Amino acid sequence: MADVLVIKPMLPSVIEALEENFTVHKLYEADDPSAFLTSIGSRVRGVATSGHTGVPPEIMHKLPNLEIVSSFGVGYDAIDPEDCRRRGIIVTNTPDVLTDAMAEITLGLMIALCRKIPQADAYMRAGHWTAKGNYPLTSELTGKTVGIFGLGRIGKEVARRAQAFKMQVVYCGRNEQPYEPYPYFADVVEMAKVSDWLISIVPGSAATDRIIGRRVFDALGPDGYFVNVGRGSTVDEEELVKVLTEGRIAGAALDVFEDEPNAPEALFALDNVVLSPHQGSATRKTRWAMGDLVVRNLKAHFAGLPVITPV
Ligand code: A2R
Repeated sequence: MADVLVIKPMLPSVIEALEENFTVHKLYEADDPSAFLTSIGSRVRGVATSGHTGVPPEIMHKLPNLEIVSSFGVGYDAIDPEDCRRRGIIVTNTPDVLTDAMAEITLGLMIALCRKIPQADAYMRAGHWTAKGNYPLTSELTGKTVGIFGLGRIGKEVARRAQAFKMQVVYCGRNEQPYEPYPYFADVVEMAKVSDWLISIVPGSAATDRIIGRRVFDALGPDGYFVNVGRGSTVDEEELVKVLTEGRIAGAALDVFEDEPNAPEALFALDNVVLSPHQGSATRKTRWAMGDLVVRNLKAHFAGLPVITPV
């Protein structure tokens, strides 16, 4: 059985399946991780990790015989695939299996934000409905234009669901996708100008770092809503807090933050914000499927087969 290193705790279903198929080394259980790596590092041929944790350099350089990094999640911000390629290490992630759950939470956040579902719930629980009367009127999605920044696997499923809600879809990305039916914008600021809603679902990378900032929010305007289900790093959070506080955009729904699990505290006091603790893919079904794919990629590789979902 091949030796596989697990860097941080993973779902019990993943650990069980790994233990059935490999000799598993749990770095997170070691009292002295450095000494542990020195003793077993040269035997390790596979790593199971997450896109957030990756394989930090101090661990990587103790794994001279590493062949594959199997990462949990579609984003792999903490892994440099080019560097791995140069070292002859295969990297895999878990795309597709989380696409529906991600699209579901995106539409859920949009409805929660414009219909003020969390606030109305709190209003009723506080007894205000009987004491003060009806909750103030809200806005709706129907007929609005949604600009999708990153029309990838998840973006396309968001587009499909937005159309079911009778919204117009436009999109922005590095490349026009001529077989997609939606109008294309090469520039996110230009797209924001025509959008009532801007959804960010691009990966975190040097190219997308804080790409959504003042110019985008100004283009979105005081009636525009912003939703981030991609990566916190894509947004200038300081500017976001500012435009929300000053009412320069109508509201924001955020599932991702730059410094998770921390979020700018100023957001907690704002009424025009819906917050979600990075739970886009966090359903039992989807997380199980993601974990299963982590294991299946390792099994395929060590059986001499092509991996299922290479990065
Ligand atoms: O640019 P394109 O045509 O390759 O479109 C990709 C777009 N994208 C970007 N758009 C603008 N500027 C960039 N620098 C840039 N980099 C990438 O994001 C593509 O349409 C989309 C990503 O789609 P997929 O690779 O299919 O990823 P998926 O499964 O939709 O997940 C997106 C992200 C993950 O990377 C995590 O950060 C998060 O959702 O969970």
